[in-house]
Amino acid sequence: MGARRRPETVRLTAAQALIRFLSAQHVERDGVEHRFFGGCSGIFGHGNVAGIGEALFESPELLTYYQARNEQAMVHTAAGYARMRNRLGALACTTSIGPGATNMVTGAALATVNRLPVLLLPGDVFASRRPDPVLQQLEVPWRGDVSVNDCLAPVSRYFDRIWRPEQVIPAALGAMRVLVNQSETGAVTLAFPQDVQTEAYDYPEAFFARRVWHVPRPLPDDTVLNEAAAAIRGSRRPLVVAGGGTIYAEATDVLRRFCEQTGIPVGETQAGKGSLPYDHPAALGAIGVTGTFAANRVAAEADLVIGVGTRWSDFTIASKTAFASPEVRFVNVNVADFDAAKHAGLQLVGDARVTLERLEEFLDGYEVDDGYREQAAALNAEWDREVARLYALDHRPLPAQSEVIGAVNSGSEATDVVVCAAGAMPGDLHKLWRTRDPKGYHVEYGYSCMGYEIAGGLGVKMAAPDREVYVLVGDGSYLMLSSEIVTSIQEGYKLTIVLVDNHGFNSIGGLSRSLGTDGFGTQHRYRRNGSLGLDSDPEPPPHLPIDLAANAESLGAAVIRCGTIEELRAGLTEAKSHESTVVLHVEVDRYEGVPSYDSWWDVAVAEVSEAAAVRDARTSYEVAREAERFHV
Ligand SMILES: Cc1ncc(C[n+]2csc(CCOP(=O)(O)OP(=O)(O)O)c2C)c(N)n1
Ligand SMILES: [Mg+2]
Repeated sequence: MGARRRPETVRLTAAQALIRFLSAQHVERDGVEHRFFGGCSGIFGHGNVAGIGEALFESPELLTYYQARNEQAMVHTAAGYARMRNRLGALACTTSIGPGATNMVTGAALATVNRLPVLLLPGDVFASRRPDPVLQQLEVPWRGDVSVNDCLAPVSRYFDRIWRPEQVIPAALGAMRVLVNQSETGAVTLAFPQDVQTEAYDYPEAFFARRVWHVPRPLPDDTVLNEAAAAIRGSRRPLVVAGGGTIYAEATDVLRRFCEQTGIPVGETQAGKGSLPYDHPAALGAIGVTGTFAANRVAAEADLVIGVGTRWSDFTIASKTAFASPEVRFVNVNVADFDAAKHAGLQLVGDARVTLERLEEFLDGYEVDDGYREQAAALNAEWDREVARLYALDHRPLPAQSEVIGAVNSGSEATDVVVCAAGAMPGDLHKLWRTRDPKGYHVEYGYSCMGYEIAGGLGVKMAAPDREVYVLVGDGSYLMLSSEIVTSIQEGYKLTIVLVDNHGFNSIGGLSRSLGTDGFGTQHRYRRNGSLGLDSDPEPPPHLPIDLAANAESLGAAVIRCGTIEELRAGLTEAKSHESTVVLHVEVDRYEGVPSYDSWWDVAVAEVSEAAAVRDARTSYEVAREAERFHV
């Protein structure tokens, strides 16, 4: 008997092994290979400084380390990066134990809700339990194997805890499987006890070999494609609703051809905006609660809805009131069967690009009637006149937010990117932004997380350094999380941040007024006589002395204070000549909002109240709710 050959091994700490493995991962789609990890962001503490920190320090050529300022922000940056890379790239995020780790929970939820790959590596308490309770350890009297990192499990698509150094191998492979899987992807968490990070093991060399993960383009089978084609042929008013999956699958050219060939018009979700250029005759623009009258009118009469890569959020479907025709049916093209099955749809489980291509073949010779095609083109033109009107309101003394959007849109190039997430701005952008490039619109509205804007914008810029990135951020979101301005300056990733100041939470203020609670708790005002001020106060308390422009300046950004839209236009031109992050501060009139168009959103109103305005709102609510339905 010959001697058994032992595999080549290399002795590394568990942290060194993980970093080495991550640096060797690649993805390939359509024959094009990309390195998967663009780096590792982190904030060090005792839970990772000597483990993962040492590994990154020792071998900086493996993964570039980015020094974040806040762990939540760091995960937002990773999500922005992954979205801009169409989910074919990701960042790893390392934290200490305890607060550093739990700060990532919000970012993880955002990534998972938006189906974006991020790899989270929170440090964890000692596996040995010797020093328990270590600084920041949560002790649970009835269970010894709990740590705060368990909070990350429900918001992750894959969770593991690396109890032993050799366990890096299955944990890392399991993490990659989920990260690159287009239907499963989201936050992936590998909790990493601080002692295990530093322990050595003889890892097989093969584990570190260059590895290429193929990203397939799955197709539904012909039976169901046939059925879908028959449903489309049998419909009179079909409508495509394009979601984020259209863009991630790089299906926008095929969608365009599909619409031109069939004449089927397209409404866009927040994540799907940019699927068609705004001036395409089949483009009805935004659909749903924050939709255009063009899309919402067509939706109301649609008899067949073809969802492409959409998760059908309440905003898209106007809380199940958008599609009012009693006979409306759904065909859902989605890489995830979970989403394809929604609204009792016919499930075309597959990649958006190849599925639309195949569907085109099945629909050979089919076209909607001319009248329907012409109606869409007329609505497109009519809507654009509404956009032009709102861009040029010339509201005084303070401009309207719609004018700010107009100034940024006309002052930017087609391939530049606008980034936003929460407040009144996302809805206004959804309606009004003239998108000219599939990657030009980046509004995070799956989680609509205040604080995503600047941090997410940094991720966008890291993924696409050749594009200018315009971050539109409200004063509320800015106050919540603006720390990554510092990181953008450190790394030379320039952001052009338009800080839209209306002294408070305008969006929620408007919602509050409409529901009878008078803007309660939504303005930045002093407390006077026990009150923080209501919208109807004839003499409200003074505004708080917040100077966000000075704040941005103190973080190292170049700041341009813009008193008027003309100054904003000039400022945007000036900002182009800056090498580093610029903040343009502009105040807007909080009461000059963009209307909503033929839509409704279900926000529950108190059933009993002392306030007459609330009782009125409840009465209207009960009437409106009548239209809300299940699609079965
Ligand atoms: C983290 C987080 N907390 C709370 C909310 C609820 N919320 C949505 S918009 C908003 C106010 C945002 O204020 P600002 O950024 O100034 O934008 P504006 O509403 O004034 O347009 C709030 C509190 C949220 N979306 N995210
Ligand atoms: Mg505000």
